[in-house]
Amino acid sequence: MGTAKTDVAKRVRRALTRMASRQALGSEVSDQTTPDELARAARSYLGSAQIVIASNREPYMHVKAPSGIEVVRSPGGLASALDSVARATGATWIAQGAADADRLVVDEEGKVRVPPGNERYTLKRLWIEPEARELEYRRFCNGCLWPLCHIVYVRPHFVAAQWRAYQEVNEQFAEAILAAIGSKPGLVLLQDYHLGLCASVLRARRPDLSIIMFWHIPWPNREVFRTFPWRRELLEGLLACDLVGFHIQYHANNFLDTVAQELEAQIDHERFAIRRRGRKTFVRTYPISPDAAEISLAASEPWAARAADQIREQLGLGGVKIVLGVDRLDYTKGIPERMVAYKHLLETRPELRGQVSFIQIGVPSRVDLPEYQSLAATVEELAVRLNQRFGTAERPAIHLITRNLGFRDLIPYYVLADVAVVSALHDGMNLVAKEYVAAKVHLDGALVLSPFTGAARELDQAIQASPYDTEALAAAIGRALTMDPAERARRMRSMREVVAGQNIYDWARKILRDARRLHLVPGAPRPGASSR
Ligand code: ADQ
Repeated sequence: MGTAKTDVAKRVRRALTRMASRQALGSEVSDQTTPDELARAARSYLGSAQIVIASNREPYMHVKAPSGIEVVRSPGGLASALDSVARATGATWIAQGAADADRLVVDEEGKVRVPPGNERYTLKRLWIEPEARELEYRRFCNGCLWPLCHIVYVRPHFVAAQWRAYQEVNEQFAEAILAAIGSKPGLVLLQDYHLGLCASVLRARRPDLSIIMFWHIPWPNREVFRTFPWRRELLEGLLACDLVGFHIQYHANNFLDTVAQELEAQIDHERFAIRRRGRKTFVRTYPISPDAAEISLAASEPWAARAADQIREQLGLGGVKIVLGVDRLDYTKGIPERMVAYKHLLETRPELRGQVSFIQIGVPSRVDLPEYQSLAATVEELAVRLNQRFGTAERPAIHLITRNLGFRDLIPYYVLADVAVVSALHDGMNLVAKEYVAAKVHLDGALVLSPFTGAARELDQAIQASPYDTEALAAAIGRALTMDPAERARRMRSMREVVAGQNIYDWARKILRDARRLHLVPGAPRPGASSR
């Protein structure tokens, strides 16, 4: 009885917070999906089908703490959206166990019920050998597939041993998925490029399964894809899915082009589907978005303004204008390019010196790979040089913050920034651009955005500039800094209308809705089955 009351209280509190979040989005608000609505939709779309979600990263990690074992929720909206789907459908979620107490809480099959205290679904952890396979697998994902798909002049490493490790780990995932489904009909939701081969194994063993893959990063053009030694196997892996999702149409088009080039397949451009060996794979776009209402709510609360003031004081920023960059330290994000553009701006517009400060938050990433070590060193060096040339002891020209910040720590930086620069050389979507827009509740910020991000398709009121063109990027930052407030507000309002219309829960809901419409949910007639 006590628990039921607590649950009701929790639900009421959540509903009130959602209402406040929607209000914080102001006039731009539209009908965003809530976690509860997603859960209801998942239940109604998926019925009693056996759902399995698979991702490289787990939704909950168990970590050792002085007080015992603590549960940490994976950061990011994607984990929460899929968590809603998993809770609502009682799915099994299969992921790599990576945290230091992960093994201590699972049963002999690697399973643990989550979320703790309110167990709704099973998390099945896979143990991938740390020394050999995990290293090789990670290297293949991060040192080969990542640069292959992001066309940024970083050469992918094609190493056969790493490819074999990738195959093995995908097989391991597939075995775990098959075991979780047993002999029931099932729907499998695969996440991202770590699991590109999983569907081939699943399909060979269980032709009746429904399999959906979302590919979170760009898909390269066919010239680049041709260089990849195992291109046919990877394509076969994706074509073993019933539905493959990308962020934008351009990546979906590239995918169709590469299939046309590499395989004998019938491409249906009208319905955006590929038919091969009697099976059909649909290709669709689902642009991802953060939870704009939640970010807007946080940014409009008094603590966020207070925290922004504190940052201003701690960093000795006085009344200067703030330019902000927030990224994982990844060579695809165009961080050195934006720093060089900022340097060019200060060189060519001396009146801005001492009037502006740059804050770059760059969380270290993939530090075992030489390309990432070299990027981190370049960024450090550029920051030192910028400060030597344009900074003073009291007021550096750039502040480099290289630690991970939680959601609540990041918001005040968005609140503080007059300009955010997202200068990715190539990016599936780039959530930072949308997060900044969501946080600008007072319309007092301008976004400089690379046209090579997925977000640029939607945020057309950003000031777009190529990160490859230093002068153009410098001019764009200068323009953003000095833009007439009325124009700045007009552009920001328009971009807020775009992000207000979407969130991560909508994203998941659209994929599930298509699964139902395309008859992919087990029990419904399978498309293309008649021509097998
Ligand atoms: P990422 O390459 O990680 O994601 P992005 O979409 O920008 O890129 O997401 C980064 C997330 O990490 C954002 O939510 C951001 O707030 C957070 N973040 C970044 N730097 C941080 C820092 N220093 N401290 C704290 N938080 C930080 C991949 C693809 C993208 C695609 C997403 C989702 O590369 O193109 O948009 O998946 O599909």
